[in-house]
Amino acid sequence: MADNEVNNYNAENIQVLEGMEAVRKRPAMYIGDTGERGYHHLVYEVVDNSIDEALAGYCSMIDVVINRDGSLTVQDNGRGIPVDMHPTQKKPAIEVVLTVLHAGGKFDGSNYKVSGGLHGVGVSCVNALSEWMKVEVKRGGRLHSMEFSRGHVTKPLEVVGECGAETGTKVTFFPDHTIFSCHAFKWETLCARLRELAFLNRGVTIHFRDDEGDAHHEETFHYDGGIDEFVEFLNANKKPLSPVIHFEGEREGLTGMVQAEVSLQYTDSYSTLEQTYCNNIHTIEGGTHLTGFRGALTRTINKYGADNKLLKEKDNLTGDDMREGLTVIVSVKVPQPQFEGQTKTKLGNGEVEGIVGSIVADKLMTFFEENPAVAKTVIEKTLLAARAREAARAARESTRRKGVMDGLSLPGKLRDCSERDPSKTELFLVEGDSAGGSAQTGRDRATQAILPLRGKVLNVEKARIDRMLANAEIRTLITAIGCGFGEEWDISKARYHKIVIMTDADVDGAHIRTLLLTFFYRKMPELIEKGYVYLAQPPLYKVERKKKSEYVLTDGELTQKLLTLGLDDFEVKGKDGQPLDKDAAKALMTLLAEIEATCKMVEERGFKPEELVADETAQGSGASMLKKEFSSLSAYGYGPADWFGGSLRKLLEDVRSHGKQGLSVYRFKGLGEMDAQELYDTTMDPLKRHMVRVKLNDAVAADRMFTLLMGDEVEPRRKFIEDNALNVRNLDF
Ligand code: 28G
Repeated sequence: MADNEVNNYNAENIQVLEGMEAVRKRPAMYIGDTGERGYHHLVYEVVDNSIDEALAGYCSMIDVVINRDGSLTVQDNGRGIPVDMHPTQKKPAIEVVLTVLHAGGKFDGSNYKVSGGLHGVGVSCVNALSEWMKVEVKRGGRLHSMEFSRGHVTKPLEVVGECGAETGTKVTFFPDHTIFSCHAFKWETLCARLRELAFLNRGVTIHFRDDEGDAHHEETFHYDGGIDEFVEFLNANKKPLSPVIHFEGEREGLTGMVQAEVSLQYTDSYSTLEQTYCNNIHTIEGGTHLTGFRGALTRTINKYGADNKLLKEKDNLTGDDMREGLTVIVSVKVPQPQFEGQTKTKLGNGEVEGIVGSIVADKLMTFFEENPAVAKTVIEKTLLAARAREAARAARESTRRKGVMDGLSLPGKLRDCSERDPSKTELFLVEGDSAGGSAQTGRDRATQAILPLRGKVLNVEKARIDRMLANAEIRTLITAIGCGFGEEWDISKARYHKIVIMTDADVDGAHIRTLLLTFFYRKMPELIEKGYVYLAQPPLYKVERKKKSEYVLTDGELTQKLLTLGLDDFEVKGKDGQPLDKDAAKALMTLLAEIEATCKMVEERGFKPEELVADETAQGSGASMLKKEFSSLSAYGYGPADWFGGSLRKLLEDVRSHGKQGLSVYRFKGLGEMDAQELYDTTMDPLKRHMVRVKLNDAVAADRMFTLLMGDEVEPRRKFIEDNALNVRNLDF
């Protein structure tokens, strides 16, 4: 018996070791990838444990902090992970939770784990993928602590203090940088997810702070209105046509009780925003909850419209017509969710369709009957959408007969390539005729097609489909791309798998780029999802020296270049008078350039950098950045007085002007200033160019951004651009 137990114990231990090693060997299998997504996924896994504790009714507050050293802390006021001995594994339950894969327990009887990131792999995976992790638990009046490294215990469980009646769990971890290619948490990314979790789990307070960078970053998310407030947030800059309408209910499903919650509002927008969730996971590909909702909406509008003589048989509405201007959140909790689809974000549980459908249909009909004026407004909008669609179809029919839209007769402005295999071809959308001319001359005729765009592209945020198709520029685009449009859309007909937006690096160029991106995002989102859309990155500068020219992409790169050249036969001395070697001198100059940039930023915000550095208590607005930089500077023996006194500033200036000697720096004002060869070499040559693939990982942020930038409301747009420190020029994704 005793022997058996020992063997069992060893067997369990070996399993633990193998489990942790398995995660480290194939991290992508457990968390999706080891890039930016996977890195942030670690946070979601930990937070999801706290959310589960909140859903169980024991936790109301979650605190998330990005620490100064780049680690991250999550703290909750739940019951605290149990610390007593696990009956079979002969070690504390907390150790099991943190070292055994899936020990979080998806199902233990009646209670099921409903949250869980996309992969729902549990906090033990995060432990395995962390250089170190510290867990503190307040429970039973005592404060416990335990530490790990790469999934292995480095400090066994011990009691380190008392906590009175308080309970809760605190996890701090530092991701293993030998595994991840991403090395920092992004405020915006985490903000978006934490806000979303607070909307989806009404009443929970999530507090988020960034101590690493600018200490101004601090937000509290708490929504007593839950997904109703989510809809209000999404529609903040749209004109509502209805109040926010809420439905919820639960029905017995095949695997247990299914809960469904729906919140919707109509606005005067021409686009639709549907966000669906299952167990707090954003189901990007939709699934049965979405089909259930859509079906119920269509049926109810049709029935109400017919019963009240607002709709006639011949009106022939489609589901799309009925969803124009609609913003809706569907959130379901399903005990054993099945996720399907290419990215495993499509809910497959069949019975959920009927459950969501019946909850929505009953209550929406009641709402329409009690609010006939709203019902009438919605149906009128639906009819306008249907008429625009009909008009567009008729226009398409007639142009098809003339052979304009079927790809047989391509637009005259298009300079097509000879290659016919779309996986090998590229379409450049070029601003202006002169750049268009250079691009046309310089291009590789076999694989690169050029479409010059004249003037402004139509803002599709403000136009219905019929007006859009009446616009020559848009029609040309649709024909050149080849996928058709609307109901006839077919991605497999794409004539190019790279569509490259090539605009000037000025305000007009940024505007055209935003208009094109709005068009693609709203009307051809699949192009973006498939990764077919790119932004060209023409150089900002041409640097010439001794008849040799070089192109420089960014301001930062230019600074680096000047400093490297400047340090050529130039001696930099440390504070002690000893000359620094080349690498140290370069590092010092780079640091000085950073200090200069930070000081400038701080001054622009109305602060005095010198005072901030002197003030121990100064927070935010670059103060922490400056402190960090000056602490790095102290490694060279220099202090703030050397910078603010001017001697280091002079050194930086000297090195830079030495670098500029015999050098000419030219800033390009537009693509048109480059000749054909230059444009090809710097921006179009597949072997040398830099291009950015347009990604949209956050549909919520994208919708808000396009609504704001392209919509009617002037004041929120001004504020958005200001808040995000955007001058439209460096508006990027
Ligand atoms: C702060 C960062 C992440 C957590 C709890 C609370 C319990 C728990 C966590 O149990 C699974 C279930 C019971 C053995 C449950 C406490 C029941 C009673 C808990 C977290 C296995 C673990 N008392 N809070 N896990 N148990 N917060 N936050 O991780 O049977 S994890």
